[in-house]
Amino acid sequence: MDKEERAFYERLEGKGVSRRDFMKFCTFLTATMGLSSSFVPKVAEVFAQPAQRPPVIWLHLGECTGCSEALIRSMYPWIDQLVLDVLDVAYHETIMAAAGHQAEEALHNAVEKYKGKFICVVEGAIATKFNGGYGKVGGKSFLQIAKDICPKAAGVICIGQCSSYGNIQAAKPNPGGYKGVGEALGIKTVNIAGCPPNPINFVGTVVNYLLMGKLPALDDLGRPLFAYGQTIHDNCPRRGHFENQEFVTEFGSEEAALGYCLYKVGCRGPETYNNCPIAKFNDGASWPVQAGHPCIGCSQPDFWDKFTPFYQEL
Ligand code: FSX
Ligand code: SF4
Ligand code: F3S
Repeated sequence: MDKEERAFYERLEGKGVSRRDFMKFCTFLTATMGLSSSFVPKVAEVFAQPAQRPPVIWLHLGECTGCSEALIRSMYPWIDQLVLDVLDVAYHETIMAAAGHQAEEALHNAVEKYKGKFICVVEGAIATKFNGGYGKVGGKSFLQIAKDICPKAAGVICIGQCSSYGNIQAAKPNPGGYKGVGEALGIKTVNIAGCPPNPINFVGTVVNYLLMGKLPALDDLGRPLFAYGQTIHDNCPRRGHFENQEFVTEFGSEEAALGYCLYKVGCRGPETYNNCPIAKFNDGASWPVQAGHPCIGCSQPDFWDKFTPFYQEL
């Protein structure tokens, strides 16, 4: 183990994370990324000895900051440390100390310094009507901010449903003309869909980039296939209960066994692409259907307009 690696493990230990916990996390991440277990040491290396730390500028537009919260708080409590180890976050309104004019200046300086090289991570949708008047930061519309900054990035990763497809801001009647970043600017973005998205899918996308030197393969909605290649229903543990004789016996009748599946109370799992049943949330604690709530389809574009009223059979 070299000096850098040793220092990394010491830092983790300082946070109460053993090398074993870390390797467990890397195994889970590697599997989520759809890679064979032989990649685990390489994935660990990306964190322990990052060969490159791409500069990141993280924008907050029309949203609730739940995506950042999901990433830096609720998962493995030390994931923020890992993310900050592999990314060189030059600007992030939630975690930086600067505010007001100082923050504006920091953003401007970071964009100039890393022009053409930084990854722009965007949280939040963009108001497009009335010159972008429905959403501003520091007197500048989201639209103007995104137009100024996104084209100067090496790539744009939309974290969450809002930046990916507009989400609730874009739900009818959408007076501000809110749109996702790709649509508002007419550019290609990587979309980490979901409200909130699973942090592991963001981390997996970044690690894929650092490991393979390219972004992961995407579906036609810009979502990484390793995470959004199958439906919720494809991997749901509640599936098949009414087809499985053991469960039918346990529940008393085919109908009762079917009731265990949440389809009749509006589950959108059959039409929703995401890896929630496998990746789960909060360190593998649970996910909506496990907690007894139907999937509402939060990683599908326009799910507010398309899937409401919730709790009605598809
Ligand atoms: Fe949206 Fe993220 Fe939902 Fe909230 O920033 S995906 S409203 S969890 O926070 O953008
Ligand atoms: Fe499919 Fe939803 Fe039923 Fe699970 S609960 S089997 S995702 S319909
Ligand atoms: Fe969203 Fe459905 Fe997963 S509501 S969090 S995609 S189970």
